[in-house]
Amino acid sequence: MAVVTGHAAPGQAPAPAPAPADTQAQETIDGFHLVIEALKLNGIDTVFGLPGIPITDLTRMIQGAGMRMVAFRHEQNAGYAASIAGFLTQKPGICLTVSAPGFLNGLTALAHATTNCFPMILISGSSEREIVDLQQGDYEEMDQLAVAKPLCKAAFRVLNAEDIGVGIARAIRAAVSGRPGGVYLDFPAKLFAQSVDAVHGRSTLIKVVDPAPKQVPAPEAVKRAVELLKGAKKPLIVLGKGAAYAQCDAEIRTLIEKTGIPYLPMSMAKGLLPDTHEQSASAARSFVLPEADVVVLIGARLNWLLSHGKGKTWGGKDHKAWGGQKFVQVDISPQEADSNVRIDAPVVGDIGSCVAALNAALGGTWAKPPAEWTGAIKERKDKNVAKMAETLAKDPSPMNFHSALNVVRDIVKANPDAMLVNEGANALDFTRSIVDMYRPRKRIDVGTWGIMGVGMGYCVAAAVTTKQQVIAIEGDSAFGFSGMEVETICRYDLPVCIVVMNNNGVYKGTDVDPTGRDPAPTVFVKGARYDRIIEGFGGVGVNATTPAELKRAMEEAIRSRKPTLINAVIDETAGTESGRITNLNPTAKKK
Ligand SMILES: Cc1ncc(C[n+]2csc(CCOP(=O)(O)OP(=O)(O)O)c2C)c(N)n1
Ligand SMILES: [Mg+2]
Repeated sequence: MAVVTGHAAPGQAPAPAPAPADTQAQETIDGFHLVIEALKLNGIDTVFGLPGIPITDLTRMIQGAGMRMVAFRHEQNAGYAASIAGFLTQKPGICLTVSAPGFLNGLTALAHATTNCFPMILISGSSEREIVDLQQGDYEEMDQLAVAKPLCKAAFRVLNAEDIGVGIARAIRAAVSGRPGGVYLDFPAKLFAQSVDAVHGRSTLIKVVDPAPKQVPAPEAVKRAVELLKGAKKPLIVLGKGAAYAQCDAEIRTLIEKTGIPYLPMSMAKGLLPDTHEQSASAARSFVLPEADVVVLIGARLNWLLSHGKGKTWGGKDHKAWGGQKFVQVDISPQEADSNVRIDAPVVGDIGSCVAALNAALGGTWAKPPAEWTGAIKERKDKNVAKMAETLAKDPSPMNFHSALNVVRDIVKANPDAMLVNEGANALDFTRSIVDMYRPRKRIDVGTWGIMGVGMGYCVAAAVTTKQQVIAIEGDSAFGFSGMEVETICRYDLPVCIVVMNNNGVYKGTDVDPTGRDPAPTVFVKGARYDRIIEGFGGVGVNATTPAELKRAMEEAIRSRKPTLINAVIDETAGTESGRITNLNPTAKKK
């Protein structure tokens, strides 16, 4: 039960119901406690945030109420933590910030959540409405609701304590139903101090029933998709992070194994089936995309990450040309179909219901894809895997991405339940292709935007929500965006092992200022010792210059579960500009 609070702040509470003359002082509840009770009522047990006016007491009371209050050093990182907690748990991740600057610091993460379809609620305190609206210069004045609106799925403001229940219920529904996304909830300072009759106040709280209702696909849509698939000679399934989010892993495995169709996992769908699965076509990606005739997209959008479903990647004649594939698209949003190319068979519904319906419609016997198709894929795969094995076996000095990631690959194989956080350019692309994943939702990375800065926020959220060991493979530039949260990791004593792939810069460490005056914009201090940062907070720092040293340090981190940062010294010439997406770089094109 919430602590019973004192009386309403003068002039702020709505008029309480008149108490019978013979009762003593009426029991009241304030806005702070109504917020906490509303969150708890809806199964929310963790808040990521950063205290200050007007939410300092709220952070204390959240902790006092037995919830986990994880306090960060910068709101952006708390926001990224909330966003990925939403992805991992299917419950909205909560980020709590102060007004204007704190709110703005949380906003990138809110937009990131919306873009990636992660359920998240950014709750920010805000200043006095009547002063803000007259622009009279209040402390941290900003019309936050207006600023947040274009960046999220929904935005709400609550002015009366009796509306807190509705506000939180609406935010939860908006965040998790249909296509999930970011929601903004504006709580002006005055709201927290309002007091209402406790019984009445609690009666306004809403426990949301069925927050993400199943959306079952139309039988004719399922039939259309199955008919299309039946005629395919070179079918392919693409699994997106929407498929991972849906937590219908068994249904997806059944679809893939029953049909025998080769599949490609997008980055965060790796591990839905083990990457070592014989039907995985990852190692033959550039062969299967242009060759496939019918492609089933499951929770994967045809955005830039899939070259918009057209162009040379898909066998088209030029960068806009359709490659001739027919598409089945399984997605929760009816608006997703035809976003880039024609979708011949949209199947609209939640991924679990859709895949279950497809499985049911396949019938008892299903002819596996022609052996010419699966055989050709296997041939390409075997060749590429052998080539990769050769590269991985080399032991150059200094280490390169391959020799370092060969260690990480073995460590992840031995610890398949560990969470893998990954960001950078080369540090990202090489990890994605070299490190196999074995279980669903273990790999979390830069997502739709290829955003830098998610690293430490993701580490904290992964450790707090899953309780598993976390391994973060970070570019040295990428790490810098959230590096101060190493203190947070140490403070909460989280089992996080950070490996900074230190190649002295963004992409490479070799650029120079042509005028000779300054360091080049892409390079950092040479020979930097990131491991020493964590030592300042009581964590374990290791400088690793060989694969053997890296292996020993990672094994020890996992054994001890101590916060650890390994500075992995990588050849500064080893990377390429923008990693695998050099083609998107206008400067590089001009060269
Ligand atoms: C918020 C944000 N700012 C800037 C970028 C541009 N960017 C892409 S990758 C990258 C850093 C790459 O360097 P590093 O993390 O060291 O990886 P490396 O290629 O050196 O392994 C940057 C700055 C981005 N993606 N996101
Ligand atoms: Mg780098």
